[in-house]
Amino acid sequence: MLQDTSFAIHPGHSKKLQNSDYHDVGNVLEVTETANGATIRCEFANIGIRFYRDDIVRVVMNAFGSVAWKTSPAVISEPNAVEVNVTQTDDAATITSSAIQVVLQKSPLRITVEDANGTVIVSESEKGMGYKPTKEVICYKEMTEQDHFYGFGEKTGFLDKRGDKLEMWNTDVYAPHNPETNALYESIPFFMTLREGKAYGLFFDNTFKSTFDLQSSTNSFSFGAEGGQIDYYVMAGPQPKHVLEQYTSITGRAPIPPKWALGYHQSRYSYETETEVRELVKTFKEKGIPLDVVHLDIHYMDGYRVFTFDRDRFPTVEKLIEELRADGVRIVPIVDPGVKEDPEYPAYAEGVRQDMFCKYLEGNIYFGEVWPGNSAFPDFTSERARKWWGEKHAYYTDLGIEGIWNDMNEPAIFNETKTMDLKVMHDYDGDPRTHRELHNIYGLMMGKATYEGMKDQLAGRRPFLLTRAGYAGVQRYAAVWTGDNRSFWEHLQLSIPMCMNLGMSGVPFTGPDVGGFAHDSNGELLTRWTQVGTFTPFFRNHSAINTLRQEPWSFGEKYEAIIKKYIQLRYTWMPHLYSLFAEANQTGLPVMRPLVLEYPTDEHTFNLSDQFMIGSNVIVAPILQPSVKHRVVYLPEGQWVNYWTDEVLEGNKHHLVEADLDVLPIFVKQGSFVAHGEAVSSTAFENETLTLHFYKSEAGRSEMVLYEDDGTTFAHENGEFLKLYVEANVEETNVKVSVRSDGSYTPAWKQIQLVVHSGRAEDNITIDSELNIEIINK
Ligand code: MIG
Repeated sequence: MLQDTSFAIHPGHSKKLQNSDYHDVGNVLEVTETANGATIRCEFANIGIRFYRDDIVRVVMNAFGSVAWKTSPAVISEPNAVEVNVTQTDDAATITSSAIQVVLQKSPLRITVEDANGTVIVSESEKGMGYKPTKEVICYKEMTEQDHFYGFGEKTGFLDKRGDKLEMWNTDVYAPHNPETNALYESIPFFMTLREGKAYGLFFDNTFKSTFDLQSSTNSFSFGAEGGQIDYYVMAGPQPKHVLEQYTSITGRAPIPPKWALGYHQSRYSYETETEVRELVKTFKEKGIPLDVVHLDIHYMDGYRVFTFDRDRFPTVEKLIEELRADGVRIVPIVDPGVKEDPEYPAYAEGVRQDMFCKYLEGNIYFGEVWPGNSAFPDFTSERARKWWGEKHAYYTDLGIEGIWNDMNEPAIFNETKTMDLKVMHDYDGDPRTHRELHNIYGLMMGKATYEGMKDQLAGRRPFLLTRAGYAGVQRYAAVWTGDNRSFWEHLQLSIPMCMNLGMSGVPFTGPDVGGFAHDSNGELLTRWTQVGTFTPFFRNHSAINTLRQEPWSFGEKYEAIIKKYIQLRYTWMPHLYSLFAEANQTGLPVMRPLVLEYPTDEHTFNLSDQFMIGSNVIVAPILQPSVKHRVVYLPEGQWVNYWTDEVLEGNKHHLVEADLDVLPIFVKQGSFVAHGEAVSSTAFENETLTLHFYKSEAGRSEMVLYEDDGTTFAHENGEFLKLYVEANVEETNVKVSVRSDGSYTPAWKQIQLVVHSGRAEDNITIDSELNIEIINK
């Protein structure tokens, strides 16, 4: 109550230090070899070690019973057959695969994970791992001065999380998203550590509230949880990109989104009526501003009942959806988990009769207050309830809807704790657990129910799902937007490392509310934010009730013209972005990347939070402050080309770059390609021409893979895609380009242009391809 005054730091409030009740696991009593690893009996705990791949090992410690191998639903892969060797002496044991050696010091047990050469990947600090009588579990690891930390999902603050303490507890944080706001909507207890150019990953698969402390000590860090086991996977790297491939081999990768979901989304809390939506789309059309999606926030429903439309506000919603579709615009409605307690409302009545809602142990349904008033909450941890919920989405797909927006799925409830009573039980497919244990996966499981349900209903078309809450693995089902930010420049700044770290946590499809959700935006902020949005994987302008309108034209013509230019630029870059989404689907690498992912030995990148990369060759360095028209840009090794002017800039250097309001600084690496389409008004309208921009270097080989498919179905899974393997070889004045195609998909574009940047008049450009390609030498 008095948290917001100095009363919060009253001297009588300081708690006594609590660390004294920590016990480590004690000495090793017995090591037993098992398939894929070993089990270890210690004085005070049981430990299991199991290889999933040569380069991924799982360590489980149970201080209160035997090791439980069941994983959370984040993990979708089973251990591969790995050849494992166990050797022992009186003092130590070693469990090795071809890539990793797990070295156990026996008295007391301390675990060191090394690579095949015996170089330490990660080792326990002197405190080892253990527990507290409260059933908390903790593991302490060594940290060197060279260590930098990335990932942890959706967090505030700068890119490198060294020196931070991070809490995982899915929380609806309407305000504030401050540097010390530890828990937000998503909990992804995964990070990678970069140490002298090498990286390892660590995924702590514990669904209780967990804490990562990289703050309290300078030579060790810890991770722990309020209950459950120490249960973590070490991914051996050694490159940051390997770590992401390894982590997403365990937790899955994002499907290739429907192409329309990569277009521009317009949202508002709320577009309240059919007339308002028609008017909105008409304005986009008249102004020539591209648009793919309009989101419908909570006002579309009948009394906030999910799976209904208010027929006064949306009397002919079927027609509306059909008409919009002809203009290339889709509707994405919000769906919250809370089901209104109303015996005459079918979703509620069915849910009660069929026993779909979360209940107390004693059998009574849990009710919480949300938008519709008193509401019950489906138990998404049960397959039965997921199936039921998924099937309910036929209501939307029958109307022609192909995308859903899940909000409030932390779950957020209007009470002091902001969520469900921790004593509520979840079925967890016949292995009942408390909400305290499963809180962090509620959103993930709602996502699974929704995505899979929509996929079934859409019979071959790709669904789009946007979610606010999630856990590790959320990338398999949904795009993630970063919740209720504010129309502050600080939140524009914050959104960049936040999305980069989500990308470093296996989630490639992310973006903030462009323009800011709460508070009033303004022309300059919306313009600069839209420029960033052009390149964030998810691109949606959204704003809250009672704030100034922030559609692209809301702040006058000067801003509108620039905003339009950047929304169009999004569509120009679509073939490039789409190819990167295909890459994310194959490899787990994010679309939007911190520079450190590409340049892990360059210290200038370690905490670079105000510029980002698109794929491996494009740097975006936005302006993030008001009234500012210049900034410092760091360009790593190589030569870089200013996207707008073709000026070549030396890498390994900081540059002062000018950027008037209409300029978003973009740099392309020499010796690489960028693929462009056209500034169409929706992804529904096809490109005539594909343009491959080649940024020629002095000499050498360059390549790119352009990916294309129908953008809406799963036919690509059966080979109906097109891959263009584009390669260039430059030798003095000879520029040889070859374009080879693979796959059975016939693209919409009818011609290909090759634009050679930094070419010289005397260059002899030749193309080796079965396709007809026009050359433009710039
Ligand atoms: O507590 O549905 O983050 O995007 O507009 C507010 C109304 C509930 C929170 C979401 C926001 C959405 C709003 N919702």
